[in-house]
Amino acid sequence: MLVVCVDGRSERRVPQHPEIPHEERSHGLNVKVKRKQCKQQLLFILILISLPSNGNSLFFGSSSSESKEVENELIPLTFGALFPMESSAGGWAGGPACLPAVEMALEDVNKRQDILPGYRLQMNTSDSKCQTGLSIQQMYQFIYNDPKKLMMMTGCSTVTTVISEIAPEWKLVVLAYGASSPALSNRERFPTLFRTHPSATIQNPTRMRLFEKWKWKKVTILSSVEEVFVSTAKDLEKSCSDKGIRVQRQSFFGDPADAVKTLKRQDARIIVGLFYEADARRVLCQAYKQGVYGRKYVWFFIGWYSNTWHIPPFEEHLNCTSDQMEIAAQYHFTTESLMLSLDSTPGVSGYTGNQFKNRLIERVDSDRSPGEMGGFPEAPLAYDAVWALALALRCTIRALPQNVKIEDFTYKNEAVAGQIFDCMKNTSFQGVSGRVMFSDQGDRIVQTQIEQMQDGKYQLVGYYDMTTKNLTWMGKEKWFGKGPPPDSTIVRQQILTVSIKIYYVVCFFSILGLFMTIGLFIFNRKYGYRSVISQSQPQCNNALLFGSAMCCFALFLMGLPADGLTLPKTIFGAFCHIRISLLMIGFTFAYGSMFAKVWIVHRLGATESQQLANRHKDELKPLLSSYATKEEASPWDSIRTLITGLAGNRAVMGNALRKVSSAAYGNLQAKRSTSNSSMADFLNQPISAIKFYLVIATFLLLDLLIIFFWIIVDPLQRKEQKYPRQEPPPGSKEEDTMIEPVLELCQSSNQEVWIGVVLGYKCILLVFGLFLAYESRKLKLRYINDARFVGLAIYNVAILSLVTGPVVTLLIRTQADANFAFISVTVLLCCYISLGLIFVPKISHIHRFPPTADETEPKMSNGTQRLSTSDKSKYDLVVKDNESLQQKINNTEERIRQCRRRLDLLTNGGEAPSSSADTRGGLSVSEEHTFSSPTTLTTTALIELQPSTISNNNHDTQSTHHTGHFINDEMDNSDSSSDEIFL
Ligand code: ABU
Repeated sequence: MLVVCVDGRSERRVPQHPEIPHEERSHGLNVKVKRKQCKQQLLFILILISLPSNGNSLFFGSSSSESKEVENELIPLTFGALFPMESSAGGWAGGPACLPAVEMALEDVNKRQDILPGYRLQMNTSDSKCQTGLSIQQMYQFIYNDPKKLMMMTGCSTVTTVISEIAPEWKLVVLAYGASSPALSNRERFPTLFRTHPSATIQNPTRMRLFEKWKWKKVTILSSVEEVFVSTAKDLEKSCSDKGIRVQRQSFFGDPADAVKTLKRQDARIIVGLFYEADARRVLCQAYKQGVYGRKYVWFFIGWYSNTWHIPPFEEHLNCTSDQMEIAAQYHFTTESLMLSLDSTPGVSGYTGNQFKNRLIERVDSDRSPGEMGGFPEAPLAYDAVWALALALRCTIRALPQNVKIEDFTYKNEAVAGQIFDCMKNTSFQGVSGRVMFSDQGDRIVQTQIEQMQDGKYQLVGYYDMTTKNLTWMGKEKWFGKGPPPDSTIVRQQILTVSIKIYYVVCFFSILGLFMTIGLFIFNRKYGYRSVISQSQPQCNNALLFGSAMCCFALFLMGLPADGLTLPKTIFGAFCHIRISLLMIGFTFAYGSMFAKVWIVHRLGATESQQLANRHKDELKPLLSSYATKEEASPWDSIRTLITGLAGNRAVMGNALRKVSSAAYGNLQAKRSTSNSSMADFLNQPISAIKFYLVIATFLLLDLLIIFFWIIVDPLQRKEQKYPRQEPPPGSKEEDTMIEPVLELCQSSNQEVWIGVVLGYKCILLVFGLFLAYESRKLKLRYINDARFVGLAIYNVAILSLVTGPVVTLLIRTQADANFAFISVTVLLCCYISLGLIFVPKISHIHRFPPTADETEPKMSNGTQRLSTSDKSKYDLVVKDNESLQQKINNTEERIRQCRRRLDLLTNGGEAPSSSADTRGGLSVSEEHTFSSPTTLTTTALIELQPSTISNNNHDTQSTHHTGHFINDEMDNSDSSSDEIFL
């Protein structure tokens, strides 16, 4: 051993040992002692040199302050101790302060005669560098080299973990002075471990208290992958989630650049860093580089780093300067267990915490401030660890039977080992770090101190006592801004509403629509006596007006919430149902009334065709077969037949037969007069309003059923749809704030199902309505005089609705303005166009044509009271029927007269009539002027089929002439109806 006094200071060199690598040996050169101790130590080391080597010294050497003579009389009790003197791999380098503390404790113990009388406590030491592999190797060297070690003492958590896992193999108790890993509190895994260092989890309640104090609800934990930090992070995460604090966790191994980047991306603001000191520097450098520091961020680091840990050492080659590191470290907080007793009563060693601290400061190098020395905060724990060990050995010596000596301990001796374990477990004394005693798990409960770095120096800002939950706050903390920053970017939700301008424009047109419906209702009532109104099913038109008004009213609600017009969240669900129901029912009344008209017109047309066909079934038979073979059914025919089948079974036959009847026209014309006459009568029958009401009521019932089950089974609820956050508008004073657009939607759990049901049902109605309107486009009924306009209105509504429905429900559901505008334009167009098509011609007609005598006659000619509209209609019909019958009688009489004349001629031996063609022609002429027109529908079919029928059947020229004449006549008749309105 060599002791060199350089420049007035002493430097102790450790004994050279052939088994220790050079790096370890050279470490001893760095261990300095105080100048004033130089002489004393020189003397002490000279004594040691003069002692024969007993192999006790592994690295730092055996420590003893007794004289050779005294030592020879004392029995040495040796323990092995590992000190992390440096941390090239990034662990905790607490050796520089802890080793002197342990040495001091050894001196103090050995000085006292009452602690281990007759024994001398000594230790073998090694520099573990806080590396697991190296520490295992050193452990083997301890074991396989004399003297026998009674116990092991360890420093950092990683080393303690491996040593205390293998130590039971040699019946060794392990005492850790610098291991904080919560994972070590596990008796099954570490059966012989005790530690004077509190578990790192003890700081988590303090951190939680601070989160609470500053009302942070979101924190991020950044930890390296060592078990000590992972288990601390897990414990903190659990504590946070118990308190409703949101936690994000990031871990890294080696370079923390990506982890810090992720923190930034995740908008982490309150960051708890759990890693060793070297990693902390790397993290801080990355935080600086990526701007994760300053006003918006608060970092929490571990408190047991040296005071100047943030200054990058040259050998670490950090890509940050000291200034940059200091900027990044500004105002971070640290939490650490209080490891120095503040008690003024001396403990078992005879020293108070403060006295110990002063002695240690005197003992270690005065060039470096104690705060800069690794392990300085833990030094009291190391000092107390030696005392705990010594007291446990004393207890063991006393407890062992007379014939069993502690110095006879072998690595297989369970009796001694068991006794040491029991004694250690029951240790209890007042140390310089506070009361030292071990729980079943071996944990210590101590106070925590909170410090903040202010301009490169740590400032004590508070204490926390987790047993009393008392936070002592000094109010010395500083912030970049006015106070603690928020735990994340302040997100201000902005409800996406309909633009108020669009809303007002739509409201204007809706109000206009409402006034229009009221005006038209009054008009309908006022001119109900005019045939143009009375023969247009005014009740049905009133339903159209009512439905249109409802749809217009629904638009007021559809546009909410609009800018400045919000809705309470509590009523949002009910509100959703109200506006959808209003629109559905409004549609049912408006569209249903028009649908009812085309439906009934179509049915009447179909019935007429069927009756026509029935009457001439016999005549059709031969033609039916030839027609069937010649006309190929197109796909459209098939579809039409199918849809018609839905409209009514009778119509199927009628529709099919209609074509046939057209094909058979040539044969039928001689007979048609009778049929046409009765058909006209049939089509001109007044139609009961009940029929229309029934159709509307059926649709309404379906609507109500859907709405009812929707509300009961899966009611609509307010759902927020959030959009990517945006910066506040330029010039906004909101700092650190982002705008989050939120759209309020009406949503059921099975939204798609309900949309499918409603849209499906309405779509079927629309498509069916389109079909019926098309089919009945030329059929004119006296008592539904506006059927053609209704058809046009249906085309319009159907096309608009079929486009709008899917667009608003599927494509632009989430675009408030577009959605509302689309719906509004559709609803308003449907209402305006339908009302216009149905009422404008009526208004125009009434405006242009004054009422006829019948319409204005207040009383009947015989002086009776004026008839009601429906009675008058019936009256008109009866008059017409009467005329028709009278005509028939006249015709029949005429024919009787002709027959009689012929009979007379035959009876009198005269010539027979010239030809059958003449007779047929005579009949035709007569009949043409006798019967009212067939329906346009029939006529259309006849026009379509006539040429082919003619050519196929080889009709003669006369037949062709008749046909053409008939068609013209037919068209004339149809156009001559005074009850119908034409554009
Ligand atoms: N206070 C130092 C803790 C070191 C460690 O647990 O590894």
